[in-house]
Amino acid sequence: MKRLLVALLFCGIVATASGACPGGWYHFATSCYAFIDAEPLGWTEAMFYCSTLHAKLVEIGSSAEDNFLKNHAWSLHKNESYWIGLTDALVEGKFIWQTTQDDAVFSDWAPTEPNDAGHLEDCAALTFGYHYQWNDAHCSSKIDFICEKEIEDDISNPIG
Ligand SMILES: [Ca+2]
Ligand SMILES: [Ca+2]
Repeated sequence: MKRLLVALLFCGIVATASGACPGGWYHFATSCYAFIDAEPLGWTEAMFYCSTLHAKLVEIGSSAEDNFLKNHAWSLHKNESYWIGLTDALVEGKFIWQTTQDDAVFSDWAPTEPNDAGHLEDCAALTFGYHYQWNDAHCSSKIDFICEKEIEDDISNPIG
């Protein structure tokens, strides 16, 4: 039943895609964002899940984008944390965005984070317990996550 609901959700997203963001996605600047809470996943699984939606785990480049995501997380009233596309799995202590491999120029770590607790924390999350500031956590922890994709052009009304 759960799989069916997920399938129906995907159909809904595709069917309503036009101009701005697909149904269930939220618009900010040049991107669309989906807060995925149907099935908490580990960081790598979450990354692949986003790719099936032609998206990526969210990569946060500014305080404005960060604040948009935090405000939206609060508005959901779910007391959940959300994976973002930031990891130091390749080089400990060097956090990079997954798709660009760029250093996190902007960051919003909670005080005392990232702490690589137990030498086992390589994946970053907007963390409810830190008022949605960032924490590094065990990549295998199953939590909710945020997918991001570029806003879609409205092909029915081309301009130039
Ligand atoms: Ca680490
Ligand atoms: Ca940590």
